[in-house]
Amino acid sequence: MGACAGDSLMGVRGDDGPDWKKYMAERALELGFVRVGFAKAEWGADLEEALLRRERLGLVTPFVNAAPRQRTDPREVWPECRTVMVLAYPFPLSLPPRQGEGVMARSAVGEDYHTVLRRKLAVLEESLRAAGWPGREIRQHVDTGPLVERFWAVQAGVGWVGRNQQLIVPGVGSFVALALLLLDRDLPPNTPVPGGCGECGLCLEACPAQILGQADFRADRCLSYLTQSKEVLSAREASLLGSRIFGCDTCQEVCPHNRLRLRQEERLYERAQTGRTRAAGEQDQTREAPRGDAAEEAGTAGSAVPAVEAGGYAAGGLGTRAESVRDLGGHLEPARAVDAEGDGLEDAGVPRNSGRDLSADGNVLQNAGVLPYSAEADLLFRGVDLFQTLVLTKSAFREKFGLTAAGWRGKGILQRNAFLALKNAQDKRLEHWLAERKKEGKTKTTVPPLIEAIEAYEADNSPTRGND
Ligand code: B12
Ligand code: SF4
Ligand code: SF4
Repeated sequence: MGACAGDSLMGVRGDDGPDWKKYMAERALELGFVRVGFAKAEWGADLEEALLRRERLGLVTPFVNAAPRQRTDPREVWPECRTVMVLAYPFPLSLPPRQGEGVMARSAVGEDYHTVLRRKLAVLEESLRAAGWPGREIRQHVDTGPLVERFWAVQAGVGWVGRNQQLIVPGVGSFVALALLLLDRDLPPNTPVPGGCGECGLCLEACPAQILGQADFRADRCLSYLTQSKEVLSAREASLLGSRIFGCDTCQEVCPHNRLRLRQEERLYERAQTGRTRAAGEQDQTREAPRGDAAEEAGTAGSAVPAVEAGGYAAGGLGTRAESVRDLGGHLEPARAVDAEGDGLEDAGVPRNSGRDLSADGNVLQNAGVLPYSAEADLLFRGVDLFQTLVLTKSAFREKFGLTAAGWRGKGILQRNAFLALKNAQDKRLEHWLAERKKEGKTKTTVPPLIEAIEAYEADNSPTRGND
């Protein structure tokens, strides 16, 4: 570790100013982060070896292009860096998709988490400056930078990595986004936290792509990747996508460490329904029924069905539609940690979180009790209408997805996924759309090249990928 101004480690109240770690952690918690930790900015040689192996095996997705050395050493990214502060921020609570809807992952609903985190990190930085932080510069790293964030999160004691590959924050779960702050001052590092999956293998069973539990994670077969990849999918991959429009949450939804969070979502759903009932009165307790075969099978096509019945969890999920909680007439309190007895969390080996918790070394703080929504907030939905997504216009795309994390690959990919989801559901709206297109001639209906590529592939009937 190189020398820096005030060479000794900071962090103890005294001449160096406040206890910086405590100060930063407290500010971060006020901003809604659930856990923070600190790691020494030094080369992760073993991680580099693991990345090189992935390169040799051809397992690196095109979403990552920095060299392994740069991905594993913060000083390669910024030579002045001495400490990596790692912060975990929970994805907002959201309501489940209805039957027949397309499914968005939790990381893709609401305001893009990159924007949210950068804004919060800027506030944190300002607060540090105001308190007299002696560093010259602070750099943010949110997802798109070269560093392997989960590795730093483990080093900093923010969580541990589960069999589903996710960073699991003790007492909080894995539905969190990670952010790094690169600091040019030494601070006492935290140590990795104990954790582990034990005998559990729920995600291994649940993963539709069956890629978990193997020596090397096949990111190119992960459905999250496939929803974002513009390559032509094989018939098997296309069918595995099911109704996913962006991302995949399946291996996290079955994880016992996320039970608390999922319970909070259920409560939100129940309260939203109660609020809706109160606001709308007896006659208006309905939402428009989902269309398509699933609805027909349920005998509900074309009629209004009670919202609670029309809801229900589908695999994966995120949402983009927003309705005000106030419009629903219900008062939603900020979510609190579920603490009713007999909820089975401890039986499942999940540590109970007491809310605010200073760890034994006094440095890693966490705040699992409050998730980021309030009575004033908008409700977020993970379901999207498949047909509307298929025929998305540029302006509708900008309005619905432009500010979410699902927008970065453009509208064509969402349309392609909606096309596949309608096909997978054998939804009659797709048949009708295809027939209309044929009648009009292809030129009259604008079809994204990604859908044309599927049609060409099917016409060809020659698999371009070798995993069928
Ligand atoms: C590329 C990428 C993807 C790709 C490939 C993912 C992959 N597993 O390789 C795809 C598109 C598939 C993807 C999907 C998702 N992603 Co992504 N992704 C990234 C990105 C940009 C790089 C990941 C990467 O470097 N992969 C290479 C492997 C080797 O690294 P890794 O899996 O991230 O981390 C491993 C090492 O750290 C290792 N490890 C830990 N300690 C140690 C110690 C040693 C010595 C060694 C050798 C290894 C080691 O354990 C980890 C798991 O194997 C990161 C952001 C970033 N800059 O890091 C986000 C990131 C990992 N993704 C994230 C999210 C939320 C997702 C999804 C959940 C989104 C969704 N709902 O669909 C899925 C989950 C899929 C899955 N099961 O992993 C979050 C993870 C949050 C969390 N709680 O873990 C991140 C951190 C983004 C963020 N800033 O929040 N993602
Ligand atoms: S995100 Fe989906 S496809 Fe990828 S590992 Fe998890 S369950 Fe499997
Ligand atoms: S589902 Fe079970 S095996 Fe998978 S990450 Fe969670 S605890 Fe581990």
